[in-house]
Amino acid sequence: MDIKWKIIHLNEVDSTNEYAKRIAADSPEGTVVVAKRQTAGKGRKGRSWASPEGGLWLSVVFKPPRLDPRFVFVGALAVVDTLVDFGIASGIKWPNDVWAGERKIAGILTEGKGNEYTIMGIGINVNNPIPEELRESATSMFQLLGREVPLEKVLERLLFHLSGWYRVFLERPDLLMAKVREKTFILGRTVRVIRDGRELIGRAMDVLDDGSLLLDAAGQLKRILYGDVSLRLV
Ligand code: BTX
Repeated sequence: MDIKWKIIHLNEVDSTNEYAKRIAADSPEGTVVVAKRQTAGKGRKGRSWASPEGGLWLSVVFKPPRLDPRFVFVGALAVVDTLVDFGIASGIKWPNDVWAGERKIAGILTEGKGNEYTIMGIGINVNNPIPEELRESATSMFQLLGREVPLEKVLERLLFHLSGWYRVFLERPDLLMAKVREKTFILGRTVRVIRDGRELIGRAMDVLDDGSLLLDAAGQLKRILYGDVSLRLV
C-alpha cells in the first residue's frame, strides 16, 4: 500500500495545517499542502512557528482508521530518516520535536477531527534564516551542513519515509514504538514537565507502548500523556 501523493504548492498561507483542515473532508489521503512561507505558522498550545522562506512547511491529510496519539511519531521518525539521508544525525525530543546537535531542527503538529481525518503538519528548518530570538535553541540543515539543500529533494525523501512509517504504524505499531524508543534522546536525562500549570521534574525513563512517557520523579513513577504537557531539558 503506497500512498499516492497529491501535492498542492502555495506561495504563502496562514498555516498549512489550517489550509489542510479546510480541504480535508473533500481531499483524499495523501493530499499534501506545501507553502513557501506561513504568516501564522503554529506549534502546539497556541505557540507560533517561525516559517520564513527557505524552510519546508507542509501538512499532509491522512485518514487513519483510528485516532491514536502515537501517530505523531510517524512524522518524527520520517524526519529523522530524512535528515540521515542528508548526513545529519538527530533524535526525537518526546513527543513532537526533532533535535540535531542539541537544537530544534523540526517540529510536528498533528490535528484530527474525530475519525474523519488527521492532519500531520511538519516544519523543517532547511535553508531558512533562524530568527534572532531562537538562535540559542534552533538550528537548520543549512547551519549544520554549511550549504543549501534543494527543498524539493528534502520533500521527496520526507514523503518516501512518511509512507514507510505510516505503513509500520498501521501494521506493526510495536515496531514503530521500538524505533521511537531508540531515537528518543531524552531517555535517562532529567526533564521538567509542565502539566496543567504544574511543574514536575524527573528522569525520563521510557516511552511506553501507548506513546506516553514514563518519568521517575523522586522515586515516584509517573506516566505522562502526550498532549497536555510541555517538556524542557534540565
Ligand atoms: P511546539 O509547540 O513544540 O514548538 C513551538 C516552539 O518552538 C515555539 O514556541 C518556539 O520556541 C520554537 N520555534 C518556533 N519556530 C521555530 C523554528 N522554525 N525552529 C525551531 N524552533 C522554533 C512544534 O510545536 C510543531 C511545529 C509544527 C510546524 C509545522 S510547519 C507546517 C505546519 N503548519 C503549521 O502551522 N504548523 C505545522
